[in-house]
Order: sequence, then structure tokens, then C-alpha cells
Amino acid sequence: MSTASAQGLQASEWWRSAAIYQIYPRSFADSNGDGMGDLPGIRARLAQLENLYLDAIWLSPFYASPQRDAGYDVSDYCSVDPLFGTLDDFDALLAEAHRLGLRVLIDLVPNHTSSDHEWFKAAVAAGPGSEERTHFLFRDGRGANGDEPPNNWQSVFGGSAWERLTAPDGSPEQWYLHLFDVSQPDLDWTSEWVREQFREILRFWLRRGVDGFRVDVAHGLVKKAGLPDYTPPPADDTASMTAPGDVPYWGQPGVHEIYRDWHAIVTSFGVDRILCAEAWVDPLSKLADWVRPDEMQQAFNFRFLGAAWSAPDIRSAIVDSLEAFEAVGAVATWVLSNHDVIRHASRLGLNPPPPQGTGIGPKTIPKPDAVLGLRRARAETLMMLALPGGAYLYQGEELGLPEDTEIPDSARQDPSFFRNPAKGHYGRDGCRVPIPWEADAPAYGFSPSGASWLPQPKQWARFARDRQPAPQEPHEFAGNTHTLSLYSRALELRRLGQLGLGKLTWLDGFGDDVIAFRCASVREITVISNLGTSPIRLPAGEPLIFSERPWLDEPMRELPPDTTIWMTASTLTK
Ligand code: TEU
Repeated sequence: MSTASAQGLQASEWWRSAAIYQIYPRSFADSNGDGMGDLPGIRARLAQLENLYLDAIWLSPFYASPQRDAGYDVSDYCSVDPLFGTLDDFDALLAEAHRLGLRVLIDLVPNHTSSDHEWFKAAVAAGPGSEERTHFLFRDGRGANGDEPPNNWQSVFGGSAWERLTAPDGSPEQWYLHLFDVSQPDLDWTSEWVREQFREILRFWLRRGVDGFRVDVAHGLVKKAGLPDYTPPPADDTASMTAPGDVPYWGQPGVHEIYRDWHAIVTSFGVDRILCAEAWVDPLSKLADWVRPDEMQQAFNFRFLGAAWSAPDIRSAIVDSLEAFEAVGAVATWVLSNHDVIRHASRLGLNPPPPQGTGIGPKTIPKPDAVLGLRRARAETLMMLALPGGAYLYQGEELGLPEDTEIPDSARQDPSFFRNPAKGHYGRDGCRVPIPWEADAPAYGFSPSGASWLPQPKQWARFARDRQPAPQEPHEFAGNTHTLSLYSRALELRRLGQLGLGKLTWLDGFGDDVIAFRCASVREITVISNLGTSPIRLPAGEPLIFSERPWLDEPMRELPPDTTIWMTASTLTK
């Protein structure tokens, strides 16, 4: 890894401008041929990310788990699932990442455990009224025989958010809350015992040397007292997305006390250790509460991810983000893809895309326009990488990977698919397919045996990393035919110019369909994205990088639709 990134390890407040790459361990690299990615696989492949000029990686869960929700159902927070390796493998991966100048964030899943967790098993065994039951949200049912759920809450994955236990003698028992799968019982965060367990979990990993945590469902831990009924507005039919107003299970004010507590613990291990919130909270001014000075350092910006392919919508997402985060002294983050959403190379090829979580499958009509989707994805990524703040990337997007839209029902794994028997809800497997490394190797190099826990599409050889060689000379970047070289060059310029620390100034006069701004930092650049349907005239200035080739020959000098360009900002006249 470059010296610059190694130096980055000493930098304070590194997250303010970091490029952070999400590794989904199941699908990155499999070392032992069982078709499931693992920690030794990640360690072996990590150096191959060198040309992305990353500052950190975030690892999705690799803890002991029955894998009912791909590891977001944790049965032991302080051990590695044998599927992924051992704690020694984790230590070796952490050491390798640090050697390469990469910080490591791991996933913390505090809203719920797995129903296989000892805490939950003990609570079930101990029975109603026991101390153990106070660690989770057990309640008696409503109705004469208690056979109606305690309230009307719906699971994010579909169906009731309550499940009824059956006593050993076969009689019906209490209900427990699960905002996600039935195998993911929600913890009760009013319990001091629960709070203490998580303090210890944080310390366990911090002592091992992790640089921070991405906090799963960071808007859900605290539920409104009394667990009152709640009916989401009709538009929010999945209950999964942010809902405005007072939702009794999302964004309750009590969560902040927990994050203040964690902030103190995490930073006591060093001021460069961080927390990043996965909080689906709307509006941004409310999300900013998660990143107040004594809470988390970052929060994912789902408003940006969810923006339509429309200059006014994206512009307002950027304006509102910068304003909201700045107001509390935090930095904005930017993200376009992760393991829960349709990959943006496909999402942007559908107008409108299906709601988050629905996914795309063999029977979805229409299918994304792959060419248009990738073109827009490259344009929006290039815009994103010039924005001030932290940027999150999801493994495979640097290869231009689309969503896999053809996974047969028989191969699907996402629990949300199984909880929504209604046709058309495919869930999130399409963005989780193991990524291609070498075009001609078994499983495209993902696994030595050719096995893959989700089937890989037949046409993915062209996306393989080894089919996207890095240009040798700077001028060869001009074409940017490969998505990987676009990412590589943009991330290099971002690093060299410290664009993440830059100040953004909007440029007027380009029309409503254009996003145009100047980013001033060590280097000053002009960024122009054409989201309209006709070419626009480019100002004077040297092109630095572009998502697709513009027409630069005089008298043309035009930026085609669905394209972004970075230019030197020296002579900005139209
Ligand atoms: O996701 C939380 C969440 O609310 C959504 O992203 C959710 O996955 C989506 O709305 C479903 O359609 C986090 C994790 O990122 C996700 O993978 C887990 O399944 C979920 O928590 C439960 O732990």
C-alpha cells in the first residue's frame, strides 16, 4: 500500500475524509473451497485493493451465528464463526490490514441477538417474570387467551414483529419482539445488564486493535415506553425505511445516551477510534443527532443513496447533508451501494427503482437498462468522490458489478424473501453474490473449488478484476474504459488533492439538470455532472478525469448526458 495511506494511520480525525471499503466476508474471497468467503481469503486478497487508495475497510459480521440473516443474527459477539475462520485468523487479517495502511471497522449488532444466543436461550428457559427475560422484549399477548400479539408492529422483513413461544408442555407462552427475522429477538436496552454486556464487547474488540464499529440498526435500540401500537403511513408499506414523525421503535431519543456511553469507551482507546451509525432516520437534521460531538463520528447518508437520478434531488441531498452535519461539527458521509440495496449500477438503470429491500428477480419487469445504469453509476460515483467528507464503497462496485437479477428462488437466502411470499419481493441476495477476481478461474477466482454460496452469473467474466488492468501511464486514463481504472484514478486524485477535506462551492449558470461545484482543498477542482438529456458546453480548463469520454475537440468541448467530469479549476470561464 502506498506510503500516503500508511501515513494516514497516524492522522487524527482520519474519518473526516476517509474512503472506506465495505467487505462482505461471505462474498469477498473463499480460501478453503467451501463456497463461503472467509477471513483468510480476505487477508490473502487485501493487497489487491492497493490501487484504490483506501483508508479503511469495514467488515460485515463474521461472528458465531446460525446465519439466518447472513450473520446479522449473532450467537456469540466475541468469537469468529468457523465458516469464516478463527480469532487467530481475525488477528492476522487485522495485522495485514494495518501493515497495508488500512484501518479496520467491524460490525456491531446491538439491536438484536440470534435466537441461538445463550442470553436468549437462558431467557426462554427461565420463564415469565425471570430476570433473564428482562434482557429481551417478552410480553404477554393481548386478547382473552393472550393469543394476539402484544401490539401491531410489523417486522422490517414482513409479517408481525412478534413471535409466540410454546412452553415445553406444549402450551402457548409469552411473545417476544423481533423487528427483523423471527430468529433475531430484540434486546431490551432499558436493561443495565444488557448495556454492560455491550460495553465489554466493545472493549474486547478494541483491545484486539480494531479501529471502530459500524453500528447496525443504530436507530432501533430503544423502544417507546409502553410499546404503543403504530401504523406506518401508507407509502411506507415495508416499515423498513425511515418514517417521519414519532415511530415508537425508530429514532427514540433514548438511544443517544447509549452512544455517549460508547463514545467514551471507544475514544478511551485512542481518539482515532470511531463509531459509524447505520441509522435510517429522516430528515437529515435528525440524523445529525447521531453524530453530535460526544456521540458517533459518522452516520451513513441514506438520503444521498436514495436520491433519484435527478439533479435537483441529488443537489438538495448534498446541500441538506452538508448543512445538517456541519451544524453539529460532524462530517458528511456519502454512499451509493451496500449489502442491503440494489447495486447502483443497476438501480440507476431503472426509473423508478423498486423500493429498498424488494430487490429484482427473474420475473421483475422491466429489467434495469445495464448500459445506462453503469454509465450513470460511474457518473454519480465520480461526483460523490469529490464531495467533502467520508465516502463508503461496497465491494464489487469498483468493478462496475451490476445486481444479479436472475437468482432462482431455489437459491435465495435472504430471510426477507421467505417472509414475503407475495410475488415480486426478492430481497437482497442480488447485491451479495461473490465477486469476480479472475475471469478464467473457477468461481471467477472467488473460491478454489468453484463453489459459491449464491450462484454467480455466467456473464461476469468481463467484470473480473484481472480483465480491468490498470493503465501504465497517466494519459491512458483518459479513456477510462474500465470502471476499475476510473475508481482507481479518482480515488488517487481524491487522496492527493485531499478532496475529502475540501470546501464545496456551487457553480451557477449550468442549468437545472446539471450539478456543478468547485471543491477547494490542497488542490482545487471543478466537478460537472450532466444529468440532463442533451450535451452541455464545458467551461475552459483541463480535464482531469471523466466518467465517459466527453467531446473535447474544439469547437465541441461538450459533456454528454449521464456523464461527470473533473477539471482543473484554474480558468473557470464559460
Ligand atoms: O439493516 C437494517 C435495515 O433496516 C435495512 O437496511 C434492512 O436490511 C432493509 O430495510 C430490509 O429491506 C441492517 C443490516 O444492514 C441488514 O443486513 C440486516 O438484515 C438488518 O440490519 C438486521 O440486522
